[in-house]
Amino acid sequence: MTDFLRTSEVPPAGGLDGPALLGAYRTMRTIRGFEERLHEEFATGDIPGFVHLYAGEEASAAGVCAHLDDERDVIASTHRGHGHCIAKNVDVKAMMAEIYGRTTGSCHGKGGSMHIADLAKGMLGANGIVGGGPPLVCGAALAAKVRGDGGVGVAFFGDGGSNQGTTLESLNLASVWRLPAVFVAENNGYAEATSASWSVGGGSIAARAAAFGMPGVTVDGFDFFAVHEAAGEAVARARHGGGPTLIEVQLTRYYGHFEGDQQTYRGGEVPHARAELDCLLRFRAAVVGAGQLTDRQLDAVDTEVAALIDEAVAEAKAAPLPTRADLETDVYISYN
Ligand SMILES: Cc1ncc(C[n+]2csc(CCOP(=O)(O)OP(=O)(O)O)c2C)c(N)n1
Ligand SMILES: [Mg+2]
Repeated sequence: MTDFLRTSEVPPAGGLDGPALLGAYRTMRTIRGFEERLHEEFATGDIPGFVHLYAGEEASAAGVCAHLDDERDVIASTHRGHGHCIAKNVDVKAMMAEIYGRTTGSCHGKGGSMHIADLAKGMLGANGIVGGGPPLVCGAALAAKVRGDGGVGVAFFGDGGSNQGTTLESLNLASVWRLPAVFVAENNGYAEATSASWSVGGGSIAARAAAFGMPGVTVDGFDFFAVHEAAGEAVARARHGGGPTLIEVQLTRYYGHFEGDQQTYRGGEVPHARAELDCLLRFRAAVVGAGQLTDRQLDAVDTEVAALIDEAVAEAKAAPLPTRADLETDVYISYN
């Protein structure tokens, strides 16, 4: 079991109003529903390619992206990107169709799970290259700085990605160029089967921030409110010219590295996290306990999300596959 897993007290409801809390819950519930359904559907053999599920990590994507807008703020994601896409408002049905490789998908079925992108939503893309996102975010953040519109770029990457040269170079570049960027290291304890407690030199990803002259903070990734608060500070600093921040979010993934992973390298952390730490359960306990939302309101979101996922899967399965002629489209794109 990774050493940072622990039981925390129920967090306060974070100063967010009812609609914002409901929106945060909807985002996390949609991610969970999407991923749990994919876990089932992948087992039927109908989904091509690799799928890496984000279930268990929802509070990170939701807590960070709650501070971003679609117009000027961008994110770059990882191979485990569905949660980031959903939190950045990418259309859930287009995502599902993309994962099924259908023409109605967000990339016309040509990208699949690891290449979902939607520039109109500021979602630069999931990424099959570990450490591929941080350099993209440096470019996007530099563009925002030149435009002067207050836009912020956020790079999500894993504990494995935190050791990539691309990530370390990006931290340095963001620092010396004082870029409006936020680096979110999602430390889920493993890079494939390699434990972060072995592979992360120095033990703390957040502590590396000091070497680059930027603030670094570690947060409990099962706690939406902790992530939301840390990300709020970081995004505000970036927006107002204060430069980049590194946030290490500590959490766990509920499924294997990829669907099909036998997970022989893991201990009992998943049942423990699901029962004691789960971000959705803790969120519900916090907001209902504080009298800000009712169980009934949250149950209604659960029902709404379940229907959306059912529709997304049914529509994806019924949608056409790309044809031979589609091979020659979307090869080059003009951004003029
Ligand atoms: C440059 C590069 N090296 C290796 C791989 C193979 N690979 C895919 S995912 C992964 C582990 C990534 O771990 P982490 O960054 O912690 O993300 P997590 O899967 O835990 O979300 C590796 C080594 C890759 N895709 N790209
Ligand atoms: Mg990892």
